[in-house]
Amino acid sequence: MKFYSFWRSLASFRVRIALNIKGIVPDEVINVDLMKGEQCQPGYKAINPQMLLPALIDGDGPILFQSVAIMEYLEETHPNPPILPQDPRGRARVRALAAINASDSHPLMVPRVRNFMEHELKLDEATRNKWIKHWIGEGLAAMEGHLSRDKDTGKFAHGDVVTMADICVVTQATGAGFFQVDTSPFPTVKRIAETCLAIDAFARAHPMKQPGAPASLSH
Ligand SMILES: N[C@@H](CCC(=O)N[C@@H](CS)C(=O)NCC(=O)O)C(=O)O
Repeated sequence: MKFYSFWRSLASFRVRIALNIKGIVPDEVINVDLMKGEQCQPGYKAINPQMLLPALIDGDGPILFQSVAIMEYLEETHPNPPILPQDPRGRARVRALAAINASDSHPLMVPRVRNFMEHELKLDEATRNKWIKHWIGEGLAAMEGHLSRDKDTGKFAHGDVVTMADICVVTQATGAGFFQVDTSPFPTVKRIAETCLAIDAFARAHPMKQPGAPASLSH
């Protein structure tokens, strides 16, 4: 198994957590430096034409791409321990909570969007940061709205067992930390993220624990 990843990539973080929960250790982790634009080089474009991380090659391939599809693949090929509940309503809720981060909030702050704002739209740094913080905040508020009112919320996002929803709560909260968005107005999200990050499978997957990560982050 080959895993294409980068320390700062939150989509890769999602997959790293899922791999750790399931006890899967890729044979090779290939670093694609997003800050140097390596995702756009022909070598990686040949792997993933969308030029986004992560990508996973299991056996002979073909490549797996899109973090949620990869997590679902891992769930189907390595069902234990599960990261989705068994009942259809529960599965729908977990997938929907995950989508707030993976489909709606995180895609608005990735490098290609930030680069377009900077180089094509000529937006200054303050305006770009306003955009990013706004959409992170919207994602946090949406998660908090559901998690704080739903009776299905427990120790974790869905009951007392870790699911894909928790993975995405953690990457949402971590993204907020990257861009100095205060999570204290979102106490349920904050509590669940902190509970998860105390678990080894989450803690080991953290961006700041990956090879190449700086000692601290300025933004
Ligand atoms: N929906 C995709 C998002 C992938 C994505 O945007 N990855 C970012 C890093 S977290 C990336 O590779 N960005 C490169 C770029 O924007 O140029 C997924 O969940 O896998």
